Amino acid sequence: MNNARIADIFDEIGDLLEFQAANPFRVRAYRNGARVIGDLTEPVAVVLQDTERKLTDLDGIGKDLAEKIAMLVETGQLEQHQKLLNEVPSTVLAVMRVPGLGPKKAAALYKELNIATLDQLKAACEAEKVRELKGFGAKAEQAILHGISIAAAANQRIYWAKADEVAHAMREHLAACKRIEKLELAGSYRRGKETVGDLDVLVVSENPSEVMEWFAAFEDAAETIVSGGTKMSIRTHKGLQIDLRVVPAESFGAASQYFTGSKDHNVIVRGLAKQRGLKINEYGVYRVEGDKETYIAGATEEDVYATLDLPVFPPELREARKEFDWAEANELPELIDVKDIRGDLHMHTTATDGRATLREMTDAARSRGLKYIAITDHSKRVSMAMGLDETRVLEQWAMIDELNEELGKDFTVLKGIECDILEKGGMDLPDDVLAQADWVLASVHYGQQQPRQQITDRIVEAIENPNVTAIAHPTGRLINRREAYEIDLDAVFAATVEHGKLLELNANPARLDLNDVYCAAAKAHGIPIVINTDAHSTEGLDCLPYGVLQARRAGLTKADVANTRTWRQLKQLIGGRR
Ligand code: DGT
Ligand code: CA
Ligand code: CA
Ligand code: ZN
Repeated sequence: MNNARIADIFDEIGDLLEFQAANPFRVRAYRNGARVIGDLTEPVAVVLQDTERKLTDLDGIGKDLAEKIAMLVETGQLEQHQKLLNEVPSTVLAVMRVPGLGPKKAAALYKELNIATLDQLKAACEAEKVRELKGFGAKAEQAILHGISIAAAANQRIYWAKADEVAHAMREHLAACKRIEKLELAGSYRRGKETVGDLDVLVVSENPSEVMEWFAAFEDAAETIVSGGTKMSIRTHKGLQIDLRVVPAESFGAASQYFTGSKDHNVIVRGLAKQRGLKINEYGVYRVEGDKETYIAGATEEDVYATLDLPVFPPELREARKEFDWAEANELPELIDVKDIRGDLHMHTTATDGRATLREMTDAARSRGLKYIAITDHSKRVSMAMGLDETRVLEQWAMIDELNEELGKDFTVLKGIECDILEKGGMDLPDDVLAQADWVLASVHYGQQQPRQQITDRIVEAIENPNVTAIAHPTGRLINRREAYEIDLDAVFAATVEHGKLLELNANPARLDLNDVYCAAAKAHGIPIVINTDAHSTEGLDCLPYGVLQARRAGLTKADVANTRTWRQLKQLIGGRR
């Protein structure tokens, strides 16, 4: 049992206990435990096997939790967890997970209105019964209805980063199966889509039944959904479906191409094949003469595309957007790679809501091979995060000056700020302060529900401010949780071009904001994109690949992304812009 699964079980116990109005200290102990295990960089199983170490040495893990972890690792189950699951209907868990609810509110709904399912919750909101309850109100009722519709969609699609964890575990699991000759993870996962509906695993083997048996023994498998011939589908504990297909070697390329999709991309591929008297399916490419079909290719994707005089498209581009035009003109972009990124220009420290200090973030960024970073803590308006006022930000910048002296030439820490764009318009910090920064991000945190014109004006005004370098997470969407602001992006693009500013692609898996389509549009306007992690901890710096993947889907090259430059080059780029 891996760390993530243990953390999930502890979180779920915390939820269930809180729902039952258990002692808050007990609830908090499980939540802390979940966080500690979830953040651990090595498997707890390794710690358990090490005779010189104890789980209780970890902060937040007492004797009781340590025993439970050991039990989970050994048996895969926990009696207390099962007992709680028996006591609380599983449909109530779904109610708790509606954005904006949670165990406490779910408990109130259950107790007062007997609501135990999403359907009952929806009906009660529509009948305006929920607003009668203490602590809810009409606004909350609307938010719940919205949350239910989002949750219904979200239940089926997970963040790419989450799918990637399962994909890695599956790869590792299958690597130990001697009957497997080749392996590919296809589908939306391979295309790097921001959310993934299910995983599609493709293997070459001459022993499908043995491979399927091995596949079903995946440690995270909760159930087998279907099984037959050369196909099988399982579901993980978290509900992610994984499809397996076993193909012969001569079909591997054709199957990889077919199951990578996208469907729309494949429709075009099949059409082009038809024009040439060819037929393409998941088994291969066939020449069609009368009613005779002759296999001509299929072992590799390269062979398959070559029958149509097409290059092997990077999977991220296979969305039936521009890729065929680019191929025809021989202008397929050379997509940006994560290794091209030299700096990360959005991150937080313990001065506001980050979990690591300035020094720790600096060291962590250096050890990840970056050459420069910008420290961009929140400004004072973001009071929940203890945002910085004029005095505190100047103090931080003085510390950064000292740090840079010490670091010398190999690494640069930029004096930055994530300055709030106020609800009424204008920046949260005075211009004479912002003018002293190396790098100013402007972003919206409040008044996100404002009408289109108002919120657009606020952002455009920030772009016009000579001290602002870039707009962070420009549309404010949170995938599966919150819609984008109602903004006029064309107006934002136009202002960005006019004032020579930059737009961020925030690499946090829940944000990925700007999205792929908007990044492509920004590129068409000639707007440089900056890919930032918005890290709130040292581990947060590891989000960079998700942002790069999104940039690749947008067709961005190294040149399109501002932070592939050296700090000196970047300074020139923004020099004329500030
Ligand atoms: P997902 O799982 O919803 O995130 O998206 P995909 O793209 O992974 O879709 P999925 O898992 O249903 O199928 C994987 C690929 O298989 C898909 O991208 C294209 C191919 N495929 C599946 N069904 C069809 C179909 O009916 N026609 C065609 N042409 N291709 C299909
Ligand atoms: Ca899929
Ligand atoms: Ca599938
Ligand atoms: Zn931020």
